[in-house]
Amino acid sequence: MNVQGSFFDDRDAREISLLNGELVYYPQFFNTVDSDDFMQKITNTIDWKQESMKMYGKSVLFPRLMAWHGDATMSYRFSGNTFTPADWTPLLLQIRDRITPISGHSYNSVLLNLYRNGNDAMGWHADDEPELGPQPVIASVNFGATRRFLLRYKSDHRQKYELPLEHGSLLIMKGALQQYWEHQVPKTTKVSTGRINLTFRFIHP
Ligand SMILES: O=C(O)CCC(=O)C(=O)O
Ligand SMILES: [Mn+2]
Repeated sequence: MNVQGSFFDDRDAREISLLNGELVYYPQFFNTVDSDDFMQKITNTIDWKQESMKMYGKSVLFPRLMAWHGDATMSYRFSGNTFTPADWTPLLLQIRDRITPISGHSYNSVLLNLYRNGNDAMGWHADDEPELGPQPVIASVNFGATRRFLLRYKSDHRQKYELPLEHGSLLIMKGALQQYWEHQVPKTTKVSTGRINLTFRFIHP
């Protein structure tokens, strides 16, 4: 496996250099008090929807709830669906403003996923839509149950990497990661509680 892990002191950030892709992981980016509060508020105040996708000509429900917020008047395609964003909420802006200086990038939208329990999941994909640009920097924030985040190299599935995404953590995906790697959050029988993931993205108009 082509992985070099290096550790440095900056808020316990862990830099993970993969072949043709980079991750930076901050395990406790938000403290437990804030994370508990954010988890509860986001779960209860977001207008969650179970969207459907077309698969082999049939309409299939996504195994999780989703929402999308961001700057007005842009649309975004994901798994064959076109989404229009709801307005930023004060809390989403607060979270965005905490991660912007750390990631060194600005974000004009956030995709939210609610995994109600271990039965909810996200399949293999890359966030490589053209509107994200060639080397998107995507900031992924996690609250609630720890779930496994798996990566595999697109052209050689034997190359893989895995990390558990913990309550209050921030994961930055950057470099050529989306071009060369896919990621997923698999189902698990070990988790019975909810998890929220927010991916902050910059969509080119
Ligand atoms: O839930 C996660 O950690 C992954 C979310 C993700 O990959 C996405 O929203 O594109
Ligand atoms: Mn993704």
